[in-house]
Amino acid sequence: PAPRTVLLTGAAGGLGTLMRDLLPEYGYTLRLLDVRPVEGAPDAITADLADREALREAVRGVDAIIHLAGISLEAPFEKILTANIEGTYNLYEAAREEGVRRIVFASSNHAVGYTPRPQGDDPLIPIDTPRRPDTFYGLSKCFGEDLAQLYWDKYGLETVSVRIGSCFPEPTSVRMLSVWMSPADGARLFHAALTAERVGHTVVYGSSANTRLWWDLTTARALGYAPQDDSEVYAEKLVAEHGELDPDNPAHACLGGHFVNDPPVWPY
Ligand code: NAI
Ligand code: 15L
Repeated sequence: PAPRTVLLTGAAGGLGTLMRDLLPEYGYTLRLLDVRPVEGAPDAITADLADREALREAVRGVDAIIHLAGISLEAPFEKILTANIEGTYNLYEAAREEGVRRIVFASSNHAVGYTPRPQGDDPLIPIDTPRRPDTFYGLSKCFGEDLAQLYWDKYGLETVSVRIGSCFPEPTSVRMLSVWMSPADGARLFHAALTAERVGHTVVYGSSANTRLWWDLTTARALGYAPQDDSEVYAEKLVAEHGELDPDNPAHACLGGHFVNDPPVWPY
């Protein structure tokens, strides 16, 4: 049966807020969790991913989990270790113990962020391109993907790892013309990841059908995802403002963009 009750971790964050609005239209009942209070949702569970007891209670009885909680930019390694590495492990353990069947894991393009971006007629970046994390943050997403594979092979707990590009209401940079995922396409992709049959552990890139797309959406489409949006409608304005990407600028050369230079300064 299709999942109906879904735990959304990181519900107070940017993507969580967008998905709280969009996913109920697909018929899901969302249970919300975040370490911060979730605005307008008094029933949300306020819990840290470090709190194993709270996680176990939070996952009890849900059909699936969308795991967005964690540090979403570069940060000192110790912070990434606690929130993203140990936190994701704690959530998977809770899911295994409570018999949850499927997790949609918010991985990131930064798991492969040092991969040179395609230029000219270069082929799209395949999903099995070698991992090249651009940050401790990206490294934690590599860990999450491997953890997901382990829990599938060992315990039969399914995951779709979504290497999200940039999911914001609008693209705000020229790089984002290539990696943008509209919120509506994000909801389409999460819905496909929740409902596709037998996903095992599937890794997909998450973005819209952008004219300037850098990576291959084949594995996402195989889940039933049919993106409807294209960032190109924003291209004229963004290129006029910032110019085209400069092949000689290291921050423009790789999939991860400026993350290749970002210092670990997350304000937590
Ligand atoms: P965000 O930083 O706005 O939201 C993350 C949420 O996780 C926050 O509300 C925060 O309070 C919560 N959180 C952090 N540590 C926690 C902990 N220890 N326990 C419980 N909750 C905790 O990030 P955003 O943009 O909403 O991203 C959501 C997820 O998607 C993140 O995992 C991020 O790495 C991933 N992602 C997002 C992309 C995007 O374009 N928005 C792109 C690629 C990946
Ligand atoms: C991410 O992984 C971040 O969480 C998000 O805030 C964006 O910076 C995005 O990648 C991106 O690459 O633009």
